[in-house]
Amino acid sequence: MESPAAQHPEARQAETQGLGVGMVGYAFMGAAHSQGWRTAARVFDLPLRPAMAAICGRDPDAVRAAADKHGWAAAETDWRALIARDDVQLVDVCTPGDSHAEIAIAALEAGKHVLCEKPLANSVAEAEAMAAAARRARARGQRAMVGFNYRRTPAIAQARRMVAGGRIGVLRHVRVTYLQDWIVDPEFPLVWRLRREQAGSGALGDLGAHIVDLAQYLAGERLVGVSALTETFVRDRPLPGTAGSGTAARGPVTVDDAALFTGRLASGALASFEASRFAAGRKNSLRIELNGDHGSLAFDLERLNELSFHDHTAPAADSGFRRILVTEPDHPYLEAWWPPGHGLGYDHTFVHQARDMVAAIAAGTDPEPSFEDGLQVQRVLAAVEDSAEKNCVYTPVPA
Ligand code: SOE
Repeated sequence: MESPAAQHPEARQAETQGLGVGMVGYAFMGAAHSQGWRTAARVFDLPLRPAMAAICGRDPDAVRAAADKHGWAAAETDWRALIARDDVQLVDVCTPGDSHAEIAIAALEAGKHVLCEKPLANSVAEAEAMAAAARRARARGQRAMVGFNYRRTPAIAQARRMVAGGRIGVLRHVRVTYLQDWIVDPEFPLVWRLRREQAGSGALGDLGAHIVDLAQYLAGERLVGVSALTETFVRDRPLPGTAGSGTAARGPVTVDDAALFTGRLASGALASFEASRFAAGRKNSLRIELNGDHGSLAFDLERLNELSFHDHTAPAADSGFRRILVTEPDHPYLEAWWPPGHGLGYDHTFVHQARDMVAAIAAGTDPEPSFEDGLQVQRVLAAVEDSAEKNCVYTPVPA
């Protein structure tokens, strides 16, 4: 189904050269990833030019509209047909978690590179199968990456540089919260994110997966065990389409609304995590702080162009947290953007994600986070659920 978007420059590239991208899914994440594919080669000098070959979704009219809106050359209604296209070399999986494994494995087996939205899967077993497929594909020169986009925030990448460069010394604490409030209202409908069979888990997989990945990425080490509490505050909700009708049929919420857990990192540093969709007033509040024996670093997604840094080796009289404005050309990703002081936003993380994936494919290197990294996060999430079932019993994370 060719669309009017065939007139777009991205579409013309799809016919000629570059790296043909096919995307499955066109909701929030599909739109965000589209921004990434559309913009990456217009900002960064890429060794391969992503060409937005085709987008896929089940509803023919809706997917056609999405193709036109986001600049995809063609629309497909069957993901198998998308994978089979000769002009698609990379498949980007932006569907709910229950189809990640099937689509990603089929794409890898068909010889395609794969970018898959987080969390990698809905279970450890699925994530293991995906990581095994990625290992087999790697031997054939294919690449696979998980979409933990927040790693691509320049300030987060700068914080990682500083931790790796020893600026905070020996790590003692990581403290992370990721808070939203979109289901505080008990009459908010039972959307797919609130059903275990589709989403795998609730705030834990959706928000907790991000902060587990970020904590481990920034620390440069993995969690070895966790103690957790989870809760579902509103246990049934109106079925979608019936909300507000007065006679709404209701169904059970089968995922957690909030997850609270502590963890031990391999070095002995301690970590704490809170993921909730019930933090009234917090729309998309992701905060992280790391404390080491030489200093501390703090990040707040609502001020995403900044880092707070305390140098504990400086004389006490003039030390304290200071603001680093992460907009300099030698900060990560910023060499290609605006002059200092002109900040970036949420959507840029998807541009950087596309850039990094394309660069790894062109260089023949392994992009990060890999499917192995996604599997390990899945193991942490499973350990959190096990621990919560046992009312916070310390639960090791399998290596
Ligand atoms: C919904 O809670 C959501 O869209 C997550 O799924 C995303 O990963 C996060 O970036 C924003 O919130």
